[in-house]
This record gives sequence, C-alpha cells and structure tokens, in this order.
Amino acid sequence: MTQILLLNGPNLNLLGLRQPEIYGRETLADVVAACTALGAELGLKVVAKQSNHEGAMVDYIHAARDNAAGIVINPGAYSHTSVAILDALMAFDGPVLEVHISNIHKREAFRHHSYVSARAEGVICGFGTEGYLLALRRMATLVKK
Ligand code: CA2
Repeated sequence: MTQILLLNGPNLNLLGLRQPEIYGRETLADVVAACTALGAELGLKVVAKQSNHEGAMVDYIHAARDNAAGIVINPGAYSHTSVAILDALMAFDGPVLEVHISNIHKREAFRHHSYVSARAEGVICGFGTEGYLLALRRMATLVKK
C-alpha cells in the first residue's frame, strides 16, 4: 500500500488536553486513528509521527525519502522559524501538504508566515482537525497522478 507520513510538530501531543477553544477537543491519538481509517479507505497506509524536536522532525522527513510517497505535515511553531525543516522537505521528492488546525492568518502576526509553505503543494488552515482528513483526501489524488 502507498505509504504517507503524517508528521506533527512541537506541542501537538497536547492536542485535546489544553486550549480546546483554539485547537478543539480531539486528541492527537483521535486524529491519528481518524487518518488511519480514512487512509485505509483511500488505499493509503498512514504512518504517524510526532516530535517536539526540530532535528527529529528532519530525521523523519529524511527517512520518508525511502518509504513514503507523500507527507502531510503540521510543523507547529517550527512552521514560522525552521529553515531546516524546509530544507529537509526540499530534499523529499513527493507531494507535501501543510496543515494548521487554527487559522494562522487570524492570529498573531508572527504566525502569518510559514517557511514550509514554500515547499507545500497546498496548505489547509483553520478547518480544525478536519483539515488533516481533507489533506489526506487531496494526498490520495496527488499520489495517484
Ligand atoms: O494551528 C496549528 O495547527 C499550529 O500549527 C499549531 C501550533 C502553532 O504554533 C502554529 O502557529 C499553528 C501550536 C501547537 C500547539 O498545540 C497545542 C495543543 C493543545 C494545547 C497546547 C498546544
């Protein structure tokens, strides 16, 4: 089955446990379960990773070069700071889709720019955790092309 890396960045392990007014009530485990189930329907094997460490995220992206056809990534706060994650994604050949649970454009100015968007085929933000599912549907189309 076509493998997709679902990569979540720093603090997203706290999803559903804090700040539900911004990030909703679903936990990361709920998101991963929903993506795994939808992936199976779409013929995609979703491999989910989360890290609070920039270098570890770079390592997951490097590993995806050998075993994933595409990457769905919510880089968390590293979206706004990390050239290293952008560079790692630049070295990945398949489609990259960027997800933000909140609408980063409605929030503080420092969240308005994402380095990762320069590499992403598409960006979804402000759709809550449903954004991951929408990205996965789009990914199914992109990897079949
Ligand atoms: O909206 C998003 O998905 C973000 O990527 C989330 C990041 C934030 O820094 C970005 O600007 C936008 C923060 C993730 C923090 O997640 C938490 C979840 C629950 C409780 C506390 C933090």
